[in-house]
Amino acid sequence: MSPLNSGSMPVLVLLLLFGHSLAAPPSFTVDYEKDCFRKDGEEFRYISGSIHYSRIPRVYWKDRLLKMYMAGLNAIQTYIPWNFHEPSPGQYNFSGDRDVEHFLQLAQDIGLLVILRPGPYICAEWDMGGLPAWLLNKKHIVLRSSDPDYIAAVDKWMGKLLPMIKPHLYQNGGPVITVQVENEYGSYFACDFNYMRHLMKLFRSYLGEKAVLFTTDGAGLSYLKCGAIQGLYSTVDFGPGGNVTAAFDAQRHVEPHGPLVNSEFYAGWLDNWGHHHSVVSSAIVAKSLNEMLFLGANVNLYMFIGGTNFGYWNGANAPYSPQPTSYDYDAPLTEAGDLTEKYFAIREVIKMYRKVPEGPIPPTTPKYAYGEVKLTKLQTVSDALEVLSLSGPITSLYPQSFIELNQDFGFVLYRTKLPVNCSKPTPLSSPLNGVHDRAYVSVDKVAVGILERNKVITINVTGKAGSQVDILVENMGRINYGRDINDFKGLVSNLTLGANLLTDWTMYSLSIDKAVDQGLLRGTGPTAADGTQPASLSPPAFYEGTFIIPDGIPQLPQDTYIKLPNWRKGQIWINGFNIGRYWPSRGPQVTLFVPASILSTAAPNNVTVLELEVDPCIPGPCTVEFTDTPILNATVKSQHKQLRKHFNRDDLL
Ligand code: 6DJ
Repeated sequence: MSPLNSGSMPVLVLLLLFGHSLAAPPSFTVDYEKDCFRKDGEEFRYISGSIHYSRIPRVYWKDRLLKMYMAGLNAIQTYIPWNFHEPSPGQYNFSGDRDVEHFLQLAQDIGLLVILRPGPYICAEWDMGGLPAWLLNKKHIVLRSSDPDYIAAVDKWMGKLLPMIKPHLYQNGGPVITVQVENEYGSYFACDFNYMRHLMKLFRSYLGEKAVLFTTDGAGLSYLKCGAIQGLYSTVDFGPGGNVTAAFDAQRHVEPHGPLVNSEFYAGWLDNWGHHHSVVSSAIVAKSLNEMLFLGANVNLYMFIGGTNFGYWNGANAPYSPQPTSYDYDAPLTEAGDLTEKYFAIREVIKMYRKVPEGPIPPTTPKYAYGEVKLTKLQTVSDALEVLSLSGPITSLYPQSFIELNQDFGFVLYRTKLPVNCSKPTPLSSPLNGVHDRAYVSVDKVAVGILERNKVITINVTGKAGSQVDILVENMGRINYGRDINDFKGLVSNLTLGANLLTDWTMYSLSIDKAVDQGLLRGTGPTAADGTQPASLSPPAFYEGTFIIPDGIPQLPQDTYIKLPNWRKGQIWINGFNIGRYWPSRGPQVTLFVPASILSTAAPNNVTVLELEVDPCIPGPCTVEFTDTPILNATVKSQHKQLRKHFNRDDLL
């Protein structure tokens, strides 16, 4: 019974007197009559931008959010990558850079609402689309479906995550206005409505009846067919340059009433190694944004700031084509959070529709060129197994995959012997294209070649019977989109040598990050080959050096970029923090972003590099360089795609 009907005079009087303090609780709803969202009963439209906390160091969250707020956005959108928080079954990490609750709180403090996308699958050019690799322990698991093994893991994860999220919902006093269930499910082959219904019930049971739950799919009926489901509000995603009305017509087909929503309006686009850097023009972004806002649509700009795939977090497209370390995305804020001309173009458009906050926009953070740092060679990977392989080797007749070896990311060393004399060059092959993803092969410690998934499945080797064959296999990032997301790593099928099958493997799972962090790698002194001709190939090895932040310059340390001119491909750590992969010989990314937060003024800064292909110290100079200017668009030799003005969805099909 309502207090007004109770006939109780004191309550009525109280209500009249203190009506304001008895205001209705916060609410966020879909209005199917007026085709809009309602916030606290008022018509509401969001203009939002994507930011992934997992791609930005925690100390910079506030700066980036503030810049987004100052652009005129009233909301942000973020994913919660499952594999970022549950590294092994039942072990959770929500601290430091993984403290998603702190991120939500910061957004709210700044005055931004939040559109939350907890997956379980997120795509996002993130390893395996955010699904933990350990799901592949069940070899035949059907991911993103009603497969009982998959559902059991999802239920457990959501049972942990969603109760944490609940207090942050708008109706509970938090910033989260809407929550997405799954992601572009209509693009996935499984088309399992029972799975989607299961997720819907799961989300409802933890978040309550009032939470606004939604789905996102490509703006075409073929995508919406398996993505839209009764009970979840259907939204679409599409980029600039196309027909906005036609795109929203697709949404209207499944959602005849309610707000128009473009959940991912592509203000930029992703990169892949060996392709040109993607560029999307500001003019075209501004034009389409204006068209959508004019229609009264809700828009989320994907990405507003892309950030960095630190460590091993990048994903890959299929056929196998991994994404680089930078997730700059040609977004309005650069990878390093810098303001761009696109930022201001977007702000101008937003200004036509809502008042943008006044006051100073946080400036672009200064960068510093610390200059060249000389490195010296440490051990090769093969010589450092004692400190790299803490669990010791495992032997088996046929090679085992990373997952079988209990290794999710990084590198595994596979060792066997040449079964026969190969006095003439003999083909070492992966007939089933089972090198996932790149293998650095040496015979008796001499580098002989590189096998690469989909690209190089045979190399020639020579050597005597019994010679030691070391194959360091690199996981370059799991496929994050399409039917091939069950992306097993390592040697996932047998290798042959001429007519022989290679057997009797000794396999070393490598804990390289731990060894680097704990300073366990040792120097070998000057190499015998110093001063000789540059070798075209060299066995994978570690290199190390230090640099000091100069005294007397105020506001140091500052952000910087590391550049490796004579180096080919590998991984970099600074003070034990895994900066990511470098591969300037493939491009388009040449420099890697180094946030100031990992640098020290109190002690020399350690730079450790694992170079996989060459020895840059022969003949030298064996240096890396810290510069103040990023290079993400170095021309690549490949004939792949031409520079795009705007992306085409078919690019990834
Ligand atoms: O939701 C996806 C994003 O996380 C949508 N999308 C973006 C991000 O991955 S590629 C870039 C993509 N979807 C694939 C669509 C291809 C038809």
